[in-house]
Order: sequence, then structure tokens, then C-alpha cells
Amino acid sequence: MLKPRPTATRELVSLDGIWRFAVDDEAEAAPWSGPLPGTLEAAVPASYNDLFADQAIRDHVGRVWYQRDVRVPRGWAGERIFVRLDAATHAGSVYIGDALVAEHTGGHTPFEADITGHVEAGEAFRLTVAVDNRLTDTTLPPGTVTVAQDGCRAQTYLHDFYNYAGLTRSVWLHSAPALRIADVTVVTGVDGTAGTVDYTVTTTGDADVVVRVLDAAGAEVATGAGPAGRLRIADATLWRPGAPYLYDLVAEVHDGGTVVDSYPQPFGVRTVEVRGTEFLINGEPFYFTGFGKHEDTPVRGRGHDDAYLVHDFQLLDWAGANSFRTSHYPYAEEVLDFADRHGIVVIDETAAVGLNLAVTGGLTGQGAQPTFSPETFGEQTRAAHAAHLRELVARDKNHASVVMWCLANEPASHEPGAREYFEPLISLARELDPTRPVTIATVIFATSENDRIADLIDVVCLNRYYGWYVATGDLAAAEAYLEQDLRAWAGKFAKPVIMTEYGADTLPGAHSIWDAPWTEEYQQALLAMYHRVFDRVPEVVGEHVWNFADFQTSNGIHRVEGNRKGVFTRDRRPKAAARALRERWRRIGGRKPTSEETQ
Ligand code: BDP
Repeated sequence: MLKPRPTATRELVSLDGIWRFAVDDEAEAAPWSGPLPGTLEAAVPASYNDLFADQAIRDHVGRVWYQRDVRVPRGWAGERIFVRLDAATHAGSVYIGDALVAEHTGGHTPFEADITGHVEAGEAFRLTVAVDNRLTDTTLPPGTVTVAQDGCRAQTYLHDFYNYAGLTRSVWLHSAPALRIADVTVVTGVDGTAGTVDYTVTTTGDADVVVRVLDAAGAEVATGAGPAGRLRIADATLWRPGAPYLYDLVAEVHDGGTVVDSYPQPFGVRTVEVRGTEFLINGEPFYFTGFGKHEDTPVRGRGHDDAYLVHDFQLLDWAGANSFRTSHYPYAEEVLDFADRHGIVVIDETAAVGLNLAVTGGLTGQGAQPTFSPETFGEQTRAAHAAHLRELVARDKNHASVVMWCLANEPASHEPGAREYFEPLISLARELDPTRPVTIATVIFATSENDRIADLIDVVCLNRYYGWYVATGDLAAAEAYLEQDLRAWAGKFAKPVIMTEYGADTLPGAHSIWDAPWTEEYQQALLAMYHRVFDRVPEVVGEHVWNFADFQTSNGIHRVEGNRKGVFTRDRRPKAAARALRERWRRIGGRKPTSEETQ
């Protein structure tokens, strides 16, 4: 799905700002007709949960309503007019006046509606959006809504981060011609010193398509005609981690002598490949250093914020991080655009976090239900997962920064049914994008012996908490467990291994001379222990600390002020471990260090 951009033939109006807001106590009420009641107003983009000093709004389970008046620019007569929501978390219904024009489920991918028949150039209209935050066994992430005797709804889910919701990303009004470019796909290769560019342009009707490649200075370096083809860029400048370079593929629809539509698609020339136990970018071994992140900031919740975007990338650079994972859902497109422009490598993850009922067994003392079954996560969940994956690849396929798809975080990949559930999804990912490796972040219960899907994926990604949830406070035992575990995976599967999560909750200001969990020294010592082990195991090709920053968790989880495994606090101040990471990552610079270098 094309990101809306202003071009010579397309215009774009931001609908961000203050919207009228109301909470809906009805479970399935009729669409709101007329202006919203009450005086509440909410900021867009932002999660609504932390905006108001009202616990009932924060904990509300169900629908909320956003509304604003919008005027269509008077010059848009004769154009197609669209309203586009970058995200409505977790489901959105869009109304123009009283007419329903779009419905979408999935809180982290965009959707739009052609509203041309409902509005007039120069006239105002009322735009209303219902947003539903309910998670069920057919949403991603999944969850369960229970209704108490008094009719109050409660939401539980299988992940620790808070279920922030609302219009968390930008909303746009945009125009485009009736005969227009509907989609652009760019796949690049390297041939000697040239770059190859395989492009496909789809249009809304029969059209003469012309494409031009512009370099970063705007000079034309290749041209072509037709809806698909291969272009060559002589002496191409490659997109490299830490040294990004972007071209534009400008797709045009020509009618006689006139350009009726024009759309620039940025792209980088680079290749990605898994070969043996190496992860290669442009044919060179790449070692991932960085973090799992969250879209999480004070007050805004999961709302996209450009200031935090800029600052977080500054901190990644400061720390010597060359990459991150979009744990545990697709991030705003602005984040990936920024990663493309700044040479940061991204593992792009779906919103499939919590396909694992074993995690509910422990604390309740109850036997866990099987994760994959018709009564739990079955065909319908998988269909939702497949639909979400299609939307993710459609949105992110052209980003040079995205080097791998992560189809799920910590599913019960060791349980019966896991293979039946995941095999078709892994095949679908390869069909949608044959160019990028596929992975799954593997939970600690899944061992190299009992995991049922690791042979299907390209890179073994492991989330491990030795020294924290297992062997808490005992780093010597943790080190032995970790090394044994890593060597077992590496030995059995002979694939590259990335540690996609490791870390320790840490309270800034807590200190000890002992190995005392929660202290700044313990976080630092735990990370150093993991690094020693990584450097001893040749198949390890990356390390993503959990987490970049502290983040908000749900009330139902046993945490103090959220998850404190951040290397930075929620307001982005460094804990002691940050400087140690900086020292290591800046020294190794995207290359696997040897064991001797660690000592
Ligand atoms: C892992 C999850 C991650 C949690 C982390 C933790 O993948 O989302 O935040 O544990 O407990 O299992 O800190």
C-alpha cells in the first residue's frame, strides 16, 4: 500500500491535531449519528489511555469515538479523494457524516477509504472514527474479554506491555487522479559495480507507465517503460548499514503528452542473504548490535512522536547500535523511513505476540490449555495472522532497512500444532517476499530438542533470560546454561543465531557490590556475561538487548512501574549499562568480535 506523498499530481492534508472524543459504554452500539456528546477532546496521534485523568477511560474496554470537521480543498474537484489512517489500534470504523466508508481490523497497519462520492471540493464534512481496543483469539495480538455480572468488561492478554489504543498514528486526507499508480514494488540486486532494479508498477486502469531512477542529487541514472522491468544503475552506490544511500524510482502514468500521475518511491540498492551460518548484507557478514524496542513514551503511550523518533535514533547511534527489532508489532512508517535514511537495520515483526498459552499456566497454578487447537488458536487466528502478514509486507517491502521478517514473538513453537500453524505462514512470507529471510523469536520453553519449526526458518532467533527469570542472581550458573543452550541450537540447525532478547530489570540508582538483581551493576554484569558467551559461539551473529527503554506494562502483571529492562529509562536517561554497551558496540562496529577481543 503506497504511503501518501505530495507530488505534482497528488495533494496531502494532515488531519492530526485535536479531535472531539467520547467513550462508548455499549458493546455493539449502532454507529454514532451526529456530533459526539460531551466535551472531551483528544490528541491525534496518541494513545488515548494516558491523556485523561480518569481511570475509567484508561481501563475502558470497547469502543471510543474520535470526530472532527474537515474541509476538502476547493482545488480537488475532479480528483479522487481519500481518507487514510496510518493506524487505528486495534480496529477502526470510519464514517463520513453518517455513512460508513471503511472498516479495518489490525492496530498497526494502515487503511484508507475512497470518499469521493461522499464529499465535495471546497465543502466541509464530519469525519468520525470508532476505535475498538478489544483483543480476542482472532486478533493480533490475541486476548480475552470477560464480562462481570455488573456488565463491566475486562481485558486480559498474553503479553506484558500495556494495551495502548486509539488513533496512534497520523490521519490524512489526500487526493490522487482517477487513473493512477496503485502500487510500486522495487527489488534490487548487485551485478559487479552496477545495481539492478526490478520494478513492478500497478495502475488503476490501462495506462502507459514510465519510470525514472533519480540519484540522491536528483540526477536521472536509469529509465524504463512498461509496468514491469529491470533497470541498471551503472556504478551504483549501495545502501549499507551505517552508510545509507537512497535513490527514487519515479513512476509516472502518461496520457498522450501529459503526466497524469507521478509517484516517487525511495529505495536503496542492497542485497540480503543467509549463507551457512552467516547473515550477509551486500555479500558481507553483518553482526547485529542493538535492541528490541517498543513504541512507548510518557503521556502519548504508543502514539507516534517525531521528537522521540529523532532522539531514539540519536541514542541508537550514541550506543553504537546498528539495528533494532520492531518488537512486538509493525512500527509507524516514519520509523522505517528514518531507518532507511540513517542506515539502521530493522527486523520487522508482526503483531503476533502471545500465541502461547503456557505463559498463563505458571502463576495461576492451572494446567495450561493447548495453544494450538480449534478452541484456542486455530484456523481463524491463522487467517487473521496471514491477512496481517500480507498487509505488513505490502506496506514495508520497499524499505532498504528491513532485512528480515519476524513472524511472531515467543509462540509456543514446542507445542503440538505449532508446525501446522506456522508452516503455511512461513510459506506465505516467502511467497510474498522471496528476497528477505524469515524468522520467529523463540521462547525459552522451546529448546533445540522440542522446538517444532526452527528448521523452517532462516535465522534462529532466541529470547533468553538466564540470570533473570532462570538462575536469578547466579551469573555463573546462567553462563553455563546459556552456552549450553546456544551451542545446542547452533549444532543442531547450522543456521545463524541472533539473541533477540536478553536483559535484566534495573532500577536506576540501585547499587550493590554483590550480584544483586535490580541494580545497575547487575544489568551491566549480566550483559557482559552474555557477550562473553556470544563471542565464544561462532554461529551467533547478533545481539539485541531487551529493551532499549523502560516501558509501560498492564496492571495485571507483577511489575513495579512497568518493565524496567530498559538500558535507558522511559524518559531516555542512560543506566550504567548504556556506557558499557557503547564501549563494546562502537568497538566492534557491526563485525563479530573474537573471543580474544572480549577478554
Ligand atoms: C519476553 C517477552 C517480552 C517481555 C520480556 C520480559 O518477549 O515482551 O517484555 O519477556 O519479561 O518473554 O521482560
